[in-house]
Amino acid sequence: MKTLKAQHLGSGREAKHWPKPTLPEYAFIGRSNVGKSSLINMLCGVNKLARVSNTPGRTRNVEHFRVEGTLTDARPWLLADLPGYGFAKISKDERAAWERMIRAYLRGRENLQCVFLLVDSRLEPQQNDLDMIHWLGTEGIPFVIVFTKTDKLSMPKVESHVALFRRTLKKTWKEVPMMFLSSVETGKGREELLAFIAEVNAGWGSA
Ligand SMILES: Nc1nc2c(ncn2[C@@H]2O[C@H](COP(=O)(O)OP(=O)(O)O)[C@@H](O)[C@H]2O)c(=O)[nH]1
Ligand SMILES: [Mg+2]
Repeated sequence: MKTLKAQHLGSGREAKHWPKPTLPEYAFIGRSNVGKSSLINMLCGVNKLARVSNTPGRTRNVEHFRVEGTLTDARPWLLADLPGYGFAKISKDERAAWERMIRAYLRGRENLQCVFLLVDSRLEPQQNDLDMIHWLGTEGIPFVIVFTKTDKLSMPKVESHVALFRRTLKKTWKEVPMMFLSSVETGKGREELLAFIAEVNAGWGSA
């Protein structure tokens, strides 16, 4: 697997902690434990870039990474690992602080090109994922959906969950976002996601 040069830039809850918005950026979001950190490591081909944890609810900051290029070109880009939602064991205050931070980040980050919303391919559509999609759609923030952990069930089951997800979104939205399938066990989705990033990066600065 080709490794991409990547480095952790920093971590923080406020704009002053985040790197200058001078490169195209992609944010990874989803329920705790859905596989955000794992997917980030898989995309970069680096084992311990983002911390993978069996204890959900660990990351509380926006973690920024700089990646040198994709599989097909050398343009650098930024990646943001956002704290997960849907973690039951947090207080109301913590949840409110989380919402404020995520919303401020997603609304205000000027170099944000696309949000990768990760959902667990084993589950039927979850309300908190649908709520997040609804919010992103209402705000007009570009996003795609990545179904994670596809190695954990048969392909027909994955496909039926994806189809159900699509039907659920179609009830509310005319257009359904792009969808990707991924597995960090098999590397599924890596090429497609990096090709997508490369394509968006190519348009950066030309608008
Ligand atoms: N089998 C399998 N396990 C995965 C996959 N992605 C993540 N995991 C596991 O799911 C757990 C949570 O992963 P993590 O990346 O920390 O999730 P995060 O909380 O969203 O950052 C870890 O035990 C990972 O090893 C996948 O594609 N396949
Ligand atoms: Mg994580």
